[in-house]
Amino acid sequence: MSVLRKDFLWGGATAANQFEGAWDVDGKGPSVPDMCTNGSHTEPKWVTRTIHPDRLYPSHEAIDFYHHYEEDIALFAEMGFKCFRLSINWTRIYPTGMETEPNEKGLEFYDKVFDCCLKHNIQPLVTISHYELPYALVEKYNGWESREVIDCFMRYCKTIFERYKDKVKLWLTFNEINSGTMPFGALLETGTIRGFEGPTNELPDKKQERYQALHHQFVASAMAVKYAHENYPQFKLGNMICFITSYPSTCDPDDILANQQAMNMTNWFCSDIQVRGEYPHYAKRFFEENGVEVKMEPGDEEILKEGTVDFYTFSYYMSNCITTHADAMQSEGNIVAGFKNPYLKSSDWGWQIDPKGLRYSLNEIYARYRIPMMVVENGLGAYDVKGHDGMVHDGYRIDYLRQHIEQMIEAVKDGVDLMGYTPWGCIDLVSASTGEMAKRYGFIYVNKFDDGKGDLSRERKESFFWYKKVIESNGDEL
Ligand code: BGP
Repeated sequence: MSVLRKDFLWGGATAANQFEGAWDVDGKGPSVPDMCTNGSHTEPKWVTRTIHPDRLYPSHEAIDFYHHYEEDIALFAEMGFKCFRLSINWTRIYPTGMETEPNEKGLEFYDKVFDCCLKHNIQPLVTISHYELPYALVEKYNGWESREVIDCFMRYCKTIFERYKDKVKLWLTFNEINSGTMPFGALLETGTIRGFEGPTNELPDKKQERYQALHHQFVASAMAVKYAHENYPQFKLGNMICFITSYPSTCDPDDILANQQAMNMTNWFCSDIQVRGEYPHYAKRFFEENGVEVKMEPGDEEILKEGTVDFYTFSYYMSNCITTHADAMQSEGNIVAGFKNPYLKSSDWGWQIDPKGLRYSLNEIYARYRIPMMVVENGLGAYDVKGHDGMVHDGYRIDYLRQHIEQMIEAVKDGVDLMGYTPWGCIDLVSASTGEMAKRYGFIYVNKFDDGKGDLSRERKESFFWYKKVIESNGDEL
């Protein structure tokens, strides 16, 4: 008998910029990812201030969900999805972020997508901002560093809330908002990259700008939540954290403290504000020691208190170790690197695979906040090769997902309140960190390659049939 809720939200997750393509179609403006070239595990992608005709920008076509949405959603329905996490691309609705009237063509596209989901009994879970800041706001305001962007964001939120109020009930404000605490987050999350052109591993670490930008995002998130609660009581709004559990490498008390500090500023800082409604005690000292001064306006503290989220969501791919010992081996990671854990194996991209860390994280998060949770990203980015029969036999992906679902179920047995699970990149799409197609996560293979070629046809992988059974049995058959 399944221990998961009867209405458990099984599904998959995507982001507009990583799979829609049609980057300049029907009035859409460029967002930050549209200015990013492709890269690889070893070659960093570039962000450019104008489009260079001799370079490849993978978001421009991506997997062209824009013209394949009916076929793709039908495939999700075939797997039995109850929920589909996707983002609205801000620049389809407001091409520069600064218009006063929305772009009707952009709105119509999401009408069609949501209608198609609902026709298949799939509930959309919408990320309002998934690394998709209008690029015009970067050049004009240095992204979220400027308070002006809050108004642009609220105009966008009000438009989409009203337009889709009968189609969408579940919303997330900012994807992986805590990536803004890390240097790479200047590109993805805060957009504090005005004037920068170059490889993304050379982004300068400007903490002051990022934390000020984050403050504006916290205020914007809280304003959106408050506005939705007041006007659309049927909505539920969540936050979204890139949760990278870390462990102290040794029992040296210095390692324990270093890990506690890393956990605080990497994983807890943003959600403490979004769930509890105020800056946590430990932030003050961190700001002092790092020369950060966050400028707040009168009324900000009240807004943060009034706009706390209804549920907590997070991505979970890996864990890390933290140590003060100089001889430790460095590891790789999605947006933050740490140290190697000798008990864990890594993916082809060096991310340390740790299913039990998911059980641990779910318990830690629930103990802290006591609100419903959802795992809205998880999965294995891998090189897929077709077998003799033409199918991708991705047993490695099935193993990864199975082990994580098992631990999720253990956590539910431990007593946590879990609403659902939407593994990342349910259909192959462009990687966020490296801009590759070769790093695949999907249950559905897409014939699209790193050189930009491929006929975009879709094929079911072995994991497609496996996941269908998992959903059918509500997690009993793994
Ligand atoms: C998360 C992002 C996603 C996604 C995923 C996998 O950080 O929210 O957008 O892409 O990680 O990362 P990558 O694509 O770099 O493998």
